[in-house]
Amino acid sequence: MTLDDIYREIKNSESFVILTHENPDGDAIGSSLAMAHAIKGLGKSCVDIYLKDYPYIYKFMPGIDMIKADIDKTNYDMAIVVDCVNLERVSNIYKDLFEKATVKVQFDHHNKNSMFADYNIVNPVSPSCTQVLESSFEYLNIDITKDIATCIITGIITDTCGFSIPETTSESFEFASLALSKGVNVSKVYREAYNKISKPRFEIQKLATERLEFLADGKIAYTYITKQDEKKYGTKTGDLATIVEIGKNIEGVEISIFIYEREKGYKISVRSNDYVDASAICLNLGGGGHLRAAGVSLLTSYEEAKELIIKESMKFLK
Ligand SMILES: [Mn+2]
Repeated sequence: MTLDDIYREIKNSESFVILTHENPDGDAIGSSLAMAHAIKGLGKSCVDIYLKDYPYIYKFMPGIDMIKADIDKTNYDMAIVVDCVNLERVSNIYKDLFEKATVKVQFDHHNKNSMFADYNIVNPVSPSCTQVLESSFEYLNIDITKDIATCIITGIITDTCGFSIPETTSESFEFASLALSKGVNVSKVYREAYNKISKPRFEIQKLATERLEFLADGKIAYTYITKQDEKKYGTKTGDLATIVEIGKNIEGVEISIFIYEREKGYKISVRSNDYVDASAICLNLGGGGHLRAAGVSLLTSYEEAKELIIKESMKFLK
């Protein structure tokens, strides 16, 4: 099987580069670090992880200092990409390292992965990439140390939104138990990687909460954030990510809408709870997505964007 081939290639390689997507989340960083720890555990010393930047909340992760921004070697025996649906997700600065590597490997859990490597370990039903790594390590009899377990559980917790998405599997919970038995402080990881938010993120969430309004008898929750707001609080990429959930979690709300300003125009996030097809709403305006989570970008004025999305959403309410 492919995993045996990868294992043989790892044994035959001396230098390794690990890459993941820009704006990395807990799963991207957890997968990168877990892989680096595993390869080092096999007696390999040249293992580099490159990332321009990562959110400071992941500072607690073992081996986080292995991550560097500046390239100090251009030819690696093996390149391993983790948590990327395609190679475009990897920053342009580092793409060459992948292209130049003798052996190209990837581990991922996204649907429609483009299978861009020589060896592709992709499991679209796995809720996190770290969970794909976990089963791969298990198959290869790679010892899952406390450090590796910390990285793996971080990816599982962040990508399953704290075990709350329906894609969470029994293996996710089983691994939480295993990590605990290996001495990982799972509840601390949960707080650090999932609950903790930066001050700017808190401020922007507070503003969005204050602005939240109910429409259609409380079936629609609506809020927005402008570029100026983001500038005022100094928010970073990703800080707006969960704002749309605020409205979605309120009793009686079927559709939650969040509009935020981009360089050009507006991005609209739509979430639904029980029966509305969020992707259909967005599709009608030129966007798309999933049944309960979708989005669309509009190059209109703010007022027009708001009017369009609300009008479209109304059509889907019972
Ligand atoms: Mn992921």
